[in-house]
Amino acid sequence: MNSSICVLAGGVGAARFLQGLVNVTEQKNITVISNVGDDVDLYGLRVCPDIDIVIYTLAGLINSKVGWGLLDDSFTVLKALKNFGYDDWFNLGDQDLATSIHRTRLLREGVPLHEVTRQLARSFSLDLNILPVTNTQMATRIETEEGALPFQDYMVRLRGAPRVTGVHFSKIEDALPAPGVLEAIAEASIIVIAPSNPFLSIDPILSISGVRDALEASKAPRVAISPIVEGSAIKGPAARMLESLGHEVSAVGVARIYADLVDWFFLDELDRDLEKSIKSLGLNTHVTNTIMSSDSKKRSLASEVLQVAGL
Ligand code: FO1
Repeated sequence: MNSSICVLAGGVGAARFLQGLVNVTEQKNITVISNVGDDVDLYGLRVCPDIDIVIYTLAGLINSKVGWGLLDDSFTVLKALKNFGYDDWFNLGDQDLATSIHRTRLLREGVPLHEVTRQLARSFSLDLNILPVTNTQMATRIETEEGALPFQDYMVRLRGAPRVTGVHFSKIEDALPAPGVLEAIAEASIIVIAPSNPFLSIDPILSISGVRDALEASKAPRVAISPIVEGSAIKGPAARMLESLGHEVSAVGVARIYADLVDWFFLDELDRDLEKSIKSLGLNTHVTNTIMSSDSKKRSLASEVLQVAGL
């Protein structure tokens, strides 16, 4: 029986973990449940950054310097759009635009996002299953002292600088899990919460009705990988958000967030001194190198995750 690996993913850290995973198991055994709270409507197009980052990364086409967009992409259309008065702070390259043009046309013809995403993955010769957590266009909104911001305005236009006082998701109440999402969780031999931002990438997934319950009901080993090492995030605002949202800024802070959802918590060797506190939360711990600075480290992290599940 094929071991089915279900990964809750969002952002660059998740994509890097998946790069390791596809090198230690067959893609057809993997189902990625992707965050869609970062999605943005630009120039009349639906852009799905977290889905595109996973697809481009696993297709070997990602601009790995920044972790998003396509390697060697040009920005001719963006420059031309600027002449019409459009903002150009969100760097959508010409080839990247093609993905969103194609996705938007299919969506306009009534193809649901999970089917559009399946077709896109196949167009990039990927065999793994990648699902948006919901087909509903929800949106992550960032609350700051200056008021609420759309996600990409916070993340890109303002470079994640504002102090975050809250995060909420619009239209979450009518956002149902996309077809296949609850089944993927229920049938998984292992469920992995990738090293993503707990608030911006994982919470939008868990907040979709039925997802958290499905995770809690699962009998499969559930593993979370800390996105925080020595009190900092490898990339992005996760550490600052832990602080501004009142959590301990450490792997322990993240473990507390996931404590009633997972059985295992992976933390970096540099945080070995935190292991006892994380164990006291009732979690099994695994201390290893979680900083995925090379392909071999990505591979070994992924294989260690599968090992704890006995796969
Ligand atoms: N992040 C940036 O910091 N600056 C950008 O100009 C930018 C452009 C961009 C284009 C397409 C895409 O799929 C992602 C892009 N990102 C950019 C990343 C994105 O804002 C976030 O990383 C994700 O939404 C969070 O995972």
